[in-house]
Amino acid sequence: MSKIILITGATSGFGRAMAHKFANAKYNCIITGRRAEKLTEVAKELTDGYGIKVLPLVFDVQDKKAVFEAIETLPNKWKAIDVLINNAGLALGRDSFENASLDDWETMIDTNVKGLLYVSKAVIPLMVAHKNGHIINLGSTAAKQVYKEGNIYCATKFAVDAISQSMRIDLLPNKIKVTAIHPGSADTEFSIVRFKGNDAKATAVYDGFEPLHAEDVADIAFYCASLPPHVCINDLVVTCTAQGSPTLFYKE
Ligand code: NDP
Ligand code: 8X3
Repeated sequence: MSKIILITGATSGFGRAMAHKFANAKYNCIITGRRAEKLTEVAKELTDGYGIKVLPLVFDVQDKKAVFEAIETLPNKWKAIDVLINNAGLALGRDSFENASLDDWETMIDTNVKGLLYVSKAVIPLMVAHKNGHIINLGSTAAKQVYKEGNIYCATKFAVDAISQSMRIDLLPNKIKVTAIHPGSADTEFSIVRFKGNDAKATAVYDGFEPLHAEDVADIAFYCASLPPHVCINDLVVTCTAQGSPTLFYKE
């Protein structure tokens, strides 16, 4: 029987690449995001490319009611979710504490922390019912070390790290694996979103070195999800070879 994966934030970047990677291995995919048009595009790529079943769900992870409605009304055949990837997330702005926008901070907290909690709380009962499941949370190198003007983005990712650790402990009796993947700099739509559409600023982030690509992180997520039932990668930090710490890059 085909496995089922639910990936939040599958309209671009890591989420989209992960959907392709798992679909290629014949997982049926529940993909989510706010941009309906992009989600339809990804759904078509997956059904055309891999002949699997796809269920696109448009919702904002910040909207508690919408999250629970979407998961609670899943058709029965989609309820046995094997893998949940809590990937939807964002950084907004790169400003010092006194200048940063409170609205940006609230959006990051509501998306990266509360959104991840809503989706997890909605999906976990389905996994508990089957005594099977794997939750993969996207942290960041920013979850391990704060950097200048990273303030609340870093704080939300530190929270993802802590939440992943406690989820793993609490879910042990239910045989649910929990893995946190912490990537360094990767050339997705992340920087365009962070710098609010400023192309020059976003591109400059990756000047002089080869960052991680979405497919690299998708390969790692797939590896984590493919290990035998008795093996769980708890915490995985991955950077491109040119990155030595959240702020240290060897640029040529
Ligand atoms: P992208 O901007 O390419 O993708 C982000 C995805 O999240 C999109 O599909 C977006 O979909 C979705 N998303 C954002 N906000 C919401 C929301 N409120 N509700 C639902 N979906 C949402 O960035 P990445 O692929 O790089 O980022 C994925 C994750 O990886 C994030 O958690 C990010 O913090 C983390 N990360 C990224 C790194 C990087 O350098 N790129 C490094 C380390 C971690 P839509 O806009 O359609 O809603
Ligand atoms: C994204 C990577 O370095 O911008 O989490 O924080 S970084």
